[in-house]
Amino acid sequence: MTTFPDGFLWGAATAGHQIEGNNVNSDWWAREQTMPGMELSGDAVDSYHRYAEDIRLLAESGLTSYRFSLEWSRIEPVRGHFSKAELAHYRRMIDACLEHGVTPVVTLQHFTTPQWFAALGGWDSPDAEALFCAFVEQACTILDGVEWVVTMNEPNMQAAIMTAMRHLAASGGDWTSPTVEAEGDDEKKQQHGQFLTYADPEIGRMFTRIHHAARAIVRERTNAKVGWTIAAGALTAAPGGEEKLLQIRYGKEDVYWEGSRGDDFVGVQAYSSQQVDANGLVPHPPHPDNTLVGTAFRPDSLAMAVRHAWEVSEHTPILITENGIATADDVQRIRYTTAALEGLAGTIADGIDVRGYLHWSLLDNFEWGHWEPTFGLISVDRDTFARTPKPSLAWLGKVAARNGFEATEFAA
Ligand code: IFM
Repeated sequence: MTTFPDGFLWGAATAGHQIEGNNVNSDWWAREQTMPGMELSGDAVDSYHRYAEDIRLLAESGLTSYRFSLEWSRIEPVRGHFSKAELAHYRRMIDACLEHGVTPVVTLQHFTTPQWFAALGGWDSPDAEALFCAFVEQACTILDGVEWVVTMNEPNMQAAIMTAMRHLAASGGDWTSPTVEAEGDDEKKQQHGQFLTYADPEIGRMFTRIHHAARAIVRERTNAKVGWTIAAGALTAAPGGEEKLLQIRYGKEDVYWEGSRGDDFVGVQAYSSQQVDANGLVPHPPHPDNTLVGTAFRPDSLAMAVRHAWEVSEHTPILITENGIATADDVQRIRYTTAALEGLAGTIADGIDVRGYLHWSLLDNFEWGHWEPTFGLISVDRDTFARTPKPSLAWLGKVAARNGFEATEFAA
């Protein structure tokens, strides 16, 4: 039997723009309308209205934690105008969790920003820190009883997008989804492989400053543990790629793991592993087990990421805030998660302080420009919004209820 520490959180994660629908004031909404090749978020899966059902399904499965995000562009649709009604909406979500005995993990910013913020230059604006902090102060007014707060989701992915957008603007290239690998010939794949290869470490230092300012506000005004969540690439060096690995990983990750030193926890988000050679990231070679976002089936990436985060963050406690697989095959999802959890148990046995595991995602949702990659434990009919739990939800709920599992019991 593989077991986990007492009080270990077991849950699932989502993000506002990917599930709520009609976030018409967000920068992503605007981008979807104009970027070629992007599908629209539209009504998404209408979780804005159906959150109570979503939280109930999560709780009934046996899971004990729900990570969701506040949508800044709903709360502050116009600069300086904070909507009390929208704040009350998110407070109702927190209350729905607490009523079901579910521990809410609240993300203050998950990729999207208000359009007015983007128009000022977004995170590049000299006012970015003050503007985000003003929002964080308002958010803190609804966080009573919340134990876990994430200031920002994957600032390192946001930095990689910002770096790529600067290069695209300079070269007049095409945008593709940040999380879905390009299809087609090797040259196109190679270009996409390089698309989000680099993140300027200066952007990482800017995000760290803003994160620390937000962290101070959350600490002053709430009793929550506070941290941020980082996209972990579980990168390894191909022969000859050792130096390039260090260079790429610093801007894409390590500057952020360093920035989490002194936090109450750091969120680790891992899905796959990738090699770096002397030229940069090596695109995932074609394989029948590749996921619907084109990445390799690498459940071992979770343990690799945890070990790296633990070392570079200088032993900051870890919460797995995302891990999962884009697949239409739910048996494959269970197989992947079983292996990922076995690896995670190994890191705990080695003394790493891991506090919980939140699967990505509770619901099939809008994968930033694409609907085909399904990461959910629950599928959703996008016409009726009817929810259908997949076997993986009951499976993970049972793992949660027993705080462990027999590997052979579940692996198909
Ligand atoms: O859907 C995303 C999420 O918003 C951030 N982390 C990775 C997920 C899967 O690509």
